[in-house]
Amino acid sequence: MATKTSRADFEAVWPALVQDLSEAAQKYNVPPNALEWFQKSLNANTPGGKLNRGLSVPDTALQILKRPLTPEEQRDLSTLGWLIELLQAFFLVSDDIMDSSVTRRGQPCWYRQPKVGMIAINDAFMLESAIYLILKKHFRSHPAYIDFVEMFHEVTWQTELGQLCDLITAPEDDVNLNNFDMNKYSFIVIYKTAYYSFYLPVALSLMYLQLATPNNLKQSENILIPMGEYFQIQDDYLDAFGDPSFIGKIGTDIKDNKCGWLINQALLVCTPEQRKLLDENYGQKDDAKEAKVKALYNELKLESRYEAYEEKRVGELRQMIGNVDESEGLRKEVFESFLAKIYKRNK
Ligand code: GPP
Ligand code: MG
Ligand code: MG
Ligand code: MG
Repeated sequence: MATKTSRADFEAVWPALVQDLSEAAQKYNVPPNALEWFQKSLNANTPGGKLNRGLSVPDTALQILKRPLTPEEQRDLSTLGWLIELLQAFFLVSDDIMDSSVTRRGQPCWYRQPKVGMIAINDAFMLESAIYLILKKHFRSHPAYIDFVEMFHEVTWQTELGQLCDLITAPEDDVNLNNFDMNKYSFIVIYKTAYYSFYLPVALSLMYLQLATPNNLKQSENILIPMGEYFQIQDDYLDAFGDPSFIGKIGTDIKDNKCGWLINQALLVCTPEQRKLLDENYGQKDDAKEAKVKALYNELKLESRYEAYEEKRVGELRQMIGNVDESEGLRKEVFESFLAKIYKRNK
């Protein structure tokens, strides 16, 4: 039996969702050029990524049910997966403006594409609205309908809290590395990334299957939040050490004065002279200064520090997964398959 949803099966669900959303706009006789704009934004910003979050919704159900999904389950769970991809699209379009990013998924960021500019802000809001339009259309009579709605609202709120801390810890014109520490860092990444990327897919799948008991949700959270923290540490590592042509985006964390994993690790091990170099070069929109910070990251052997962190965290996660209580229908394989998707990732 297949234990993974194929990308093609998952992608096959998308065009019908674009159609549903188009109908939701046509209901108000929206002018054709606005409908076209909306469709273009949906298609440019939602598919095209790794789709890990979206695929995890049907994948989680496959691991739990241990049988192939019925066509209805396949469609519904993929639809819920696409709603996470819409949430992600809403976040990324906004995040790229806030981070002054240049590329995303190998293309110019949406706000930098011809004729888009700050219309991207409204496009981001519409990507968010799309979630609730689809939920209502497809799940209004599902017993978990209100749980789905509340879950999307809560996770959005959590992500916004994390993003707020990410942004105010990185003021553009006031570089002060004393403001960074690993506790602040953990809060930022757990809230801005782990809830929506890791906890949300499993929670939605459990709710859909009517298996979202307090014990199953709590156990999932206890494993998926540290796993999501590890995932964002990988993102921070790749921001400086990844290959932009492979990860599809150019790193901005050093120039943006971000409280990221690498700078926090550097601060823990640097000498006073190295600290001076960081104070003078971090957080400025200057290629040469960015290069000096990267050179110091190499000198401090942050790459091997990262590899050591990865092995330690993965060991801890495997231990937690080994202790999962399966008596209420949850399965260790749900978490094993998540971990397998991200372990040693380079994109
Ligand atoms: C990833 O941070 C976090 C997000 C994309 C959440 C954004 C939240 C909002 C409420 C808009 P990142 O900036 O490191 O991601 P990337 O490296 O992909 O730009
Ligand atoms: Mg960003
Ligand atoms: Mg960001
Ligand atoms: Mg990043």
